[in-house]
Amino acid sequence: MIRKVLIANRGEIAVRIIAACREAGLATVAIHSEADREALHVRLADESVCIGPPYAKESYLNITSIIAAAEITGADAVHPGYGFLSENAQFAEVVQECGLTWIGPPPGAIRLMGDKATARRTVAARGVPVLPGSPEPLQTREQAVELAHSIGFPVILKASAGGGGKGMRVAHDARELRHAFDTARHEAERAFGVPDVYLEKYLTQPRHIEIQVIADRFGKVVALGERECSIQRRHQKLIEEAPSPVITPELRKAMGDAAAAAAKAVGYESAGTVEFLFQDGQFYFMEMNTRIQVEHPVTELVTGVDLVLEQLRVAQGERLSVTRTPKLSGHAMEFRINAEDPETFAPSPGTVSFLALPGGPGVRLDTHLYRGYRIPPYYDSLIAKLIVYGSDRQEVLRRARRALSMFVVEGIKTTIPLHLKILEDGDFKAGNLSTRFMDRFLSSR
Ligand code: MV4
Repeated sequence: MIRKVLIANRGEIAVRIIAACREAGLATVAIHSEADREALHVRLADESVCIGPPYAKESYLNITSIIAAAEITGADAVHPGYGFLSENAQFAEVVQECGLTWIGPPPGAIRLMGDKATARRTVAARGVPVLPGSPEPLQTREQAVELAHSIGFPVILKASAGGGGKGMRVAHDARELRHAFDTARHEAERAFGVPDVYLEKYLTQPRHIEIQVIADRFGKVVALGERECSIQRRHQKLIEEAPSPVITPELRKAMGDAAAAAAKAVGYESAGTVEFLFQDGQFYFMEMNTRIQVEHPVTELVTGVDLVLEQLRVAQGERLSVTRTPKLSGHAMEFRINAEDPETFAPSPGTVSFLALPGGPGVRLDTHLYRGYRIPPYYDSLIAKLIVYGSDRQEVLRRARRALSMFVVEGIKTTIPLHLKILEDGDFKAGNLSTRFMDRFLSSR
């Protein structure tokens, strides 16, 4: 049994994990950098350990220091949150080798899904739809050109070791593809140390729709419906919602079955997300995220399942508390609020001099902000997630306008005004979304 959980993260997700631990009756250990001494997760945890200097490389990514903190405090489990070391298979292995419980998927599943070409091949072998493309990384330019001619342009090259949009190149003809092949390999080598790239048919106007799954070590995998995540800028999501305005019960069932098959193919355990591209009524596997995600609250609100509590249960060898896909109820939308200039997206660290938080019917706020908090410049700029719930999408939009307009943060710039403008957009209001939405929205300002 777990008694004390070390949270290998910071910010709002560290606070969210402390909340689940407290509900489960587990003690908590916060780790923090020198820049995070005054952080809320440090204040709220039962104990805390400073693990190093401000730069993440020397603190939140420092495996040796984190393991030492677990040993010093007698923690018996580690929750990695998202980002940082959450999808580092080696960290998961070290945690387990030190006799600690890893609150996450098996290292082997992390490693396999981390190699995007292998992930694609593995799930395709279990009948999960993938776009036409290369099962193995491509060895030569001419191999790429030949394949592209057989599946038809446009095509996209993706780094096998990549994900989240890094090292991608689109080509509309053979000449572009030859050039893209060299630059994509070069970029992949530089970013990930591995030059391997694979090729897929390119979809021009897809939606990004993902399925939340949760799995226990008895081989039970439950799909918890979809999240529509098409509102993104530079591969950073801004708004997510559930259910998707375009997913029918039949599609939800088919996507849930496909996501569960993908999870089973790698012996998955814990919470995970299977990402799909969706266009013209068809869905295609894109990649699997082997972590709890930023947008998990959207699913919690429409399913009633506490995903972090489920992670704690299954990590202790217990069975899932949900045994089948629940009926989705109502509608939820998450607005990611960043400490950034809403026009230029330049980071805006600094001290929060005044703070008024929204509440009321249908509002959940996941945040580590407090009045007087100094937002450090070293980490990502997410400062709050406003998650709005209602009986249908229209009610959520009304509640979102109300809650965003009653959210006052002074001393720094935030993206709250940007969200209020998106809420006025005709396509957004109508649910006409695609991964192209933000390009169009920003260029028409
Ligand atoms: C694609 C695609 C179109 N066709 N693959 C972006 C992140 C990475 N995981 C894969 N991505 C894409 N893959 C094919 N075959 C378009 C994207 C894409 C995208 C996907 C989801 C959300 C936003 C996006 C923005 C640009 C491109």
